[in-house]
Amino acid sequence: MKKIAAIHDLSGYGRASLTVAIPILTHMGYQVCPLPTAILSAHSEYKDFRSLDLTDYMETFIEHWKELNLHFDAIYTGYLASVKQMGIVSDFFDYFKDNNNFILVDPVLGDHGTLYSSMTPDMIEGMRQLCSKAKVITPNLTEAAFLLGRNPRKEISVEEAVKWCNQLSELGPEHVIITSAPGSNTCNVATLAYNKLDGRTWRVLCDYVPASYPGTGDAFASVITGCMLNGDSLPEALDRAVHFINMGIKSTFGYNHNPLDGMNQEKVLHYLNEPLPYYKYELVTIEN
Ligand code: PXL
Repeated sequence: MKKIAAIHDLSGYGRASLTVAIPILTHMGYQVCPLPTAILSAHSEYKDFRSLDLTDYMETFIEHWKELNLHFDAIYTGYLASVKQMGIVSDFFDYFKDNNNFILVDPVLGDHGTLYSSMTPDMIEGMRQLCSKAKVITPNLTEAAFLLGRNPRKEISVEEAVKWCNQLSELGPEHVIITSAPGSNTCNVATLAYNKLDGRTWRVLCDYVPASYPGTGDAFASVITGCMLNGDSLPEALDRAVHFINMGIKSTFGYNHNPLDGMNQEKVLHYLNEPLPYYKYELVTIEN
């Protein structure tokens, strides 16, 4: 069975990080091996959350994994709790990366134009370093801006968002996927994916829903990880991940629950193993 090292926090309440990644990747048929970075009472968008930083324990856990001589088919990282932790993860990449596996970095830093409360500016640089070692990165538009040292404006053109994908690939990754990118009009949003190997950029448009659920970025990156491991092409992976998030959001939006609790992914996990009803991906061509 294919194994995935999943380096994220464990948030007790609110669907995010490991509580999102484990069910998705398990449902897709992979063995998930969690390396927790922190334990939180609830994810950090809840007021007064409590957090236990596991930086000092990660090294000894990793030491044990080295003694066990483990091999992972994918290494998938998300929320990290400190700059020191980013250094530990970077060393983890160096040790466990080989010719047969890949690294996906979801550079969890912020959303909606701002950094998450637990993130500091030096963590942006740490995340940049990790992105340089990844094959795939999945920032949202806010994170893309921070990684590029830009102002995280909401109003950017499609052309500019495509340019950001290209610029982020210069950090190192082969595939750059930007979520919450501008759509073709105000009624939809785009997810963009740039493949540095062939210079093509793909886009999947999706209806805009006036709701925001934390943890959807984690769900998205988890599906991409699973699809890549399955040998899907970049636009196929993009299509499946967008479809899954779209169904998850629609299965949640009709209820009156606290949006911070995240999307009801439990209701839509079965879509992960069903053929896609349609392909929505399109090639993006930008006139010079
Ligand atoms: O969904 C990203 C994420 C992951 N982990 C923690 C978070 C968040 C976003 O708020 O707080 C702890």
